[in-house]
Amino acid sequence: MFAALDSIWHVGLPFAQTDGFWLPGAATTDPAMDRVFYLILVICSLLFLLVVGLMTFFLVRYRRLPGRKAEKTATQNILLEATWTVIPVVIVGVIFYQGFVAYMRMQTAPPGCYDLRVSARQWAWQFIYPNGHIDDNLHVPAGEPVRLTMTSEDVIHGLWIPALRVKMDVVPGRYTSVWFRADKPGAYDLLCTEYCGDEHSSMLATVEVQTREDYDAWLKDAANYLKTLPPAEAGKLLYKRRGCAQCHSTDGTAGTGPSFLGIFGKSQKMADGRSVIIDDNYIRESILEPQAKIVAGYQPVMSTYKGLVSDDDITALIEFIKSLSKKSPLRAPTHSVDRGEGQGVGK
Ligand code: HEC
Ligand SMILES: [Cu+2]
Repeated sequence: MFAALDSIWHVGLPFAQTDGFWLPGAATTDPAMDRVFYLILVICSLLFLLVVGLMTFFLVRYRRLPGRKAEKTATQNILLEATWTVIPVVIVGVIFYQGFVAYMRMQTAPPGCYDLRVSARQWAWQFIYPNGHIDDNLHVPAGEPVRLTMTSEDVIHGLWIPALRVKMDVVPGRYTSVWFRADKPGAYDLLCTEYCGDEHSSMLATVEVQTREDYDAWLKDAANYLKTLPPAEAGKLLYKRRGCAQCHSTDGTAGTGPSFLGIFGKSQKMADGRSVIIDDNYIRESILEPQAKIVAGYQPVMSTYKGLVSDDDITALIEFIKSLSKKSPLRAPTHSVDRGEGQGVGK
């Protein structure tokens, strides 16, 4: 009986490839999720029609009429009770079976999956590629099974890719995983589905499904962004990817750390009363030895990036911070000669 149901549902599925009334167009030809969805939808719709239909019929049939007496309600009817117990049990059994099969399928990745890592944090996604590249968006090769191994750096998030019919919680302190096979090249939405704080609604990313060649070319190029982007742009990417954005804003609002807006070239008060001019060397020191000088009014909670960022990364970050000051810095750096002076300013 289940096999028969299976084949019925299989037949109706090609329309899932285009945007439907109920589900967005699928980028995968795996029918498991759609089958469960439409099965439940059809069962619920039929039951809805049955209940509303009977209700309407009874309303009319047994309405109050002059001279009509209300009939006594039956108090016990074994046959009726058995019927309305057995039929729902069968229906729930079918739904459970279909749901369980689809769930196990989603959980059990086929051998030879292409593995990517996902790290979620308030409020951004990071996708970590086999060659170490970290990206805000998810790129995957088409037609191959891909497995995401996911964890969160703070609260619970939820990864949802409607077009690929996968959704899984992303939990701090442990790993969860999903796999899928994206068959149709294109760009699809990826959303967070666990309410995770103020900016939850902007925790979005794009899934780029590319042919194998396009994907390989993209990955090679993307990993190389420090060499291909202007330093200030590369610094902006690092600012997001290395988590600086969690504590430092670029719009002037103080967070856990001071904002980066317009600070370059300014004089900053330290907790010990000294004043320091924010220049290349000060920023470099702040990144490598954050505890050396503590900004007045802030807690010494920034930990060192020594070993985590390269010299090129630091240069890019400095150029980014510099680019957030509208005017050129008034002072030259206080210690060493700065090669890239003026670059990226006013962007
Ligand atoms: C956990 C939060 C946190 C993260 C993440 C963080 N910082 Fe900080 N940062 C702070 C705090 C707090 C201060 C102020 C206290 C101090 O000076 O150590 C600070 C100070 C600074 C300063 C000095 C700012 C000023 O106005 O004098 C710079 C520059 C800086 N951070 C750069 C960075 C960069 C670049 C990154 C990412 C690579 C980063 N920070 C990541 C919390 C953070
Ligand atoms: Cu989230």
